[in-house]
Amino acid sequence: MKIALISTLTYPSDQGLRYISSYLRDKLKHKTIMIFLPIEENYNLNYSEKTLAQLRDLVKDCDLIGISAFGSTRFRAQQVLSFLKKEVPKIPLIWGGVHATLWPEECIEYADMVCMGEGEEAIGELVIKLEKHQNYLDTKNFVFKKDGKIIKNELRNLTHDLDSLPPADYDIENHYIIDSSNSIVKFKEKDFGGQIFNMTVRGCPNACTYCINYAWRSKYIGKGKLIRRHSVDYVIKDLARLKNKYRSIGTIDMRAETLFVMPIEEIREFCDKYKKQINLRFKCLSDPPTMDYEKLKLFVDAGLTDIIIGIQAGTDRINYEIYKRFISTKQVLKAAEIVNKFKGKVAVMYDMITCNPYETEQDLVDTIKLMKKLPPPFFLSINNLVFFPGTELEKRARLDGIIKTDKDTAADLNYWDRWKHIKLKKKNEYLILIINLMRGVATKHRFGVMPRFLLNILTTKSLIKLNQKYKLPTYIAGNIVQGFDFLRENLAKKIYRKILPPSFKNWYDKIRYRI
Ligand code: B12
Ligand code: SF4
Repeated sequence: MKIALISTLTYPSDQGLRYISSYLRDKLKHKTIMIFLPIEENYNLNYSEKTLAQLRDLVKDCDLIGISAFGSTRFRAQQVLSFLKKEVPKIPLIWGGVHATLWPEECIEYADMVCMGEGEEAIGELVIKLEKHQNYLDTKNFVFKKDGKIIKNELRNLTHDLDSLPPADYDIENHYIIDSSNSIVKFKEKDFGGQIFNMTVRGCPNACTYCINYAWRSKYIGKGKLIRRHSVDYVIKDLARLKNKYRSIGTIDMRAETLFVMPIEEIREFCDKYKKQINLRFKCLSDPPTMDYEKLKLFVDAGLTDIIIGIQAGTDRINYEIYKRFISTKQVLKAAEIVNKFKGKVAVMYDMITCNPYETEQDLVDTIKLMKKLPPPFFLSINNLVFFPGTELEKRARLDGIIKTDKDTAADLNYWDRWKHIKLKKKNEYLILIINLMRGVATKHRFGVMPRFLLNILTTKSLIKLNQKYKLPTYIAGNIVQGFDFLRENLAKKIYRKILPPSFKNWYDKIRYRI
């Protein structure tokens, strides 16, 4: 069979779809083509007619078409599927990925089949049945529509042995990507932007209510261990092959939810082999409870230069009661102390979530206090809450009357359009804008563009009270911020992504969280 796999994500990263491709190609010996369609992060933007026509020409001789989307890019997936349904009606269309897992009932309206959860073995079984013209309507993980009725099958067990899966497909010979003129062209090495993603570990020890992992955990009860790891040799062999094949790769981005769930002995083995055989800088993610001095030391010695740690809410109340994220501010401060011991060697980014209608004025004041306690230097990344459709928190917010229409979820907003998020939530605008303005490098003297002394003045009780009551100054400042965000998204980001060479991106990536 010839199978086309289309990604709607805004980066040509898409580990999940790459794993699907290599499973079909290497294990089942089918031909796959991958088509990456990353356009802007303005999620209201759809693909042009020219792009769709080229897409049709690329896939028209395929036997099966699969597409992947996040909640935010689901409108683009819907557009592609509706178009292909009209243009190539005989080719079955499958929708898979995080959004399809969270909301299969919506997705089946646009596709012939929806794949929920982990996809490799599921699509493998489906393809075998399709090839042999067997009944496929009982294939686990899949949702089908037959005679107007929806058939939703149960989930199969999680793949226990990750090494039984071929490594993610990074062989660009049969890959395509959209270029700056909206044409679909052959994927070139430069499109990696100098870095390659890797998922050494699948699954997360936490289950936050705004995240896919909450749904993942509840759907997969009794179906296998959630946290699974590739063996060290599997990862090293794959990375070594990619390093030799693509000389412009300067960074490995380890995107496991927390790399620190690996046992120390395995980390020792990994770091030893990584230094000898790969020797490229790498980045990873962690959460406060799994942060550990010995493990971090090994990683830093092996080339770790950047780490992202999720703090999310600045108070235990929001983390525990709203996010069901049982990580205390005490644990956060302890992790921060450990990381700070490596300052100068590893840049740390703390991920925070704000703009949450469940936050009170006091929660926000306490969040600012916590951020002031974190030992500098660090990079503060401020994210405004999106209620991704189908997540636990989205369901709760609908029941609580916070989400009245789909627009209220903010899933169609550009992640970085800060003022639009704040205006949409219409609560605590003053304090949330201040937190958003703290984004950037934090030193002893400043938070991003804001000097610490100014922050102290702006967060005095009287100024907070005044500005929470009289909103005009906040709205004026917010509109100025929106102007800057517009320029960054529409000018700076475009130049960075589409024009600058991988060598510049590698260099900038090294310094961006430090300046
Ligand atoms: C790594 C990662 C990233 C990386 C790379 C993304 C990638 N896909 O390669 C980067 C840094 C680029 C990234 C960016 C963002 N991310 Co992210 N990211 C993740 C993370 C931690 C892991 C994804 C992953 O690789 N999983 C492992 C692979 C193997 O699993 P998978 O992708 O789910 O794929 C499997 C199945 O879903 C299925 N499948 C997938 N596609 C298809 C297609 C077909 C046809 C079939 C049959 C099956 C199938 O089979 C795959 C293999 O088993 C997830 C959390 C998570 N656990 O998924 C968040 C997550 C996907 N990210 C999320 C978000 C919000 C973002 C950002 C918007 C955040 C931001 N501030 O920018 C951006 C947006 C990027 C964009 N729009 O393109 C959300 C999405 C929420 C939602 N409901 O849509 C998630 C789920 C985390 C969360 N909060 O819940 N992310
Ligand atoms: S710690 Fe991060 S990846 Fe894990 S469940 Fe929470 S938000 Fe999701």
